[in-house]
Parts: sequence; C-alpha cells; structure tokens
Amino acid sequence: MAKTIYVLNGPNLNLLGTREPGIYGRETLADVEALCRKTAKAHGLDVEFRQSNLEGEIVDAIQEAMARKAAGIVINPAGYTTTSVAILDALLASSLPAIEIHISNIYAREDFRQHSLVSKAAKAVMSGFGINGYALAINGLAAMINQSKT
Ligand code: CA2
Repeated sequence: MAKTIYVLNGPNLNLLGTREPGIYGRETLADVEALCRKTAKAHGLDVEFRQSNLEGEIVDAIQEAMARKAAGIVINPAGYTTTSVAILDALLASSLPAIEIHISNIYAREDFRQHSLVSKAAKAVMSGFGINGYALAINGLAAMINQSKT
C-alpha cells in the first residue's frame, strides 16, 4: 500500500489567488493541491490535503497523521507560524518528519513573521519559492522518507 503524506495549510490560504497576488501569486489553493498530488505521485506517495482557518483543526489533522502512521507532513502554518505552541507541540508529539513551507520569503518581510515556533519541530524550512515550494518540500520529504528506509 502507498504511504501517505499530509499537506496542511493554515488560515487564509483558502484565499490564494484572489488577493495580494504580488506576494502570494495568482495560483489558487486548488492549484497547490494539484501540484502536491502530481509531485507526491512521482514518489509513489498519496496525499491528504487540508486547509483550515482553525488552530484546533490543524492540531487534529497532525494527530490524525500520527494515528494513521503517515510518512510525513508538509505544513504551511500561515498566521499560526509565530504564535502556535499547540501546533508545535502536536508536531513534536507526532515524531513525524515535518517540512515547514512558506510561499513568500518570510525573512524579507516584517520582523513579526520571522520568528517561527513551528520551525523548532521542522526537519527543514522552505520559504520564498512561491507555490513551487510545496513541490520542493515534497521532494525533500520523499528523500528523507526513502533514506529512513535504508
Ligand atoms: O508566505 C506564506 O506562505 C505565509 O505562511 C502566508 C501567511 C503569512 O501570515 C505568513 O507570514 C507567510 C498568510 C496566508 C494568507 O494567505 C493569503 C493568500 C492570499 C491572499 C491573502 C492571504
């Protein structure tokens, strides 16, 4: 049976493609999902793709990934990046390899965006590649998953 990775998206990412195209591009969240599925398929991985505006639902999704023995997590915590001890704790508790991804380069933006709590539980962080960062994150995660098999 194919392994599954979870791709989790935080608050307001459902608005992708409809607002602030100068920062986040013109692609929609449906485009991101299609890109993730195509990239994961090339590695023989299934994708569980979620977006939520609610912190607790993101925590629940991380616990679900753990309970279902998912192979790893790609997460764009969006506005919860710098505030959510709950998401950090869920990722730490899961022990799953997690890649944090940001569409924009958070280090070229306001100071308050640059102090990620989630990074403390992440194997790697991707920031500033636009939505292609999701594909890069999945490629990197797939390499980690394969490495841990050997
Ligand atoms: O660059 C990213 O991916 C962010 O995680 C996006 C978050 C922001 O709070 C982080 O600092 C960086 C914001 C997501 C909101 O997404 C929107 C998309 C389109 C229009 C408006 C908001």
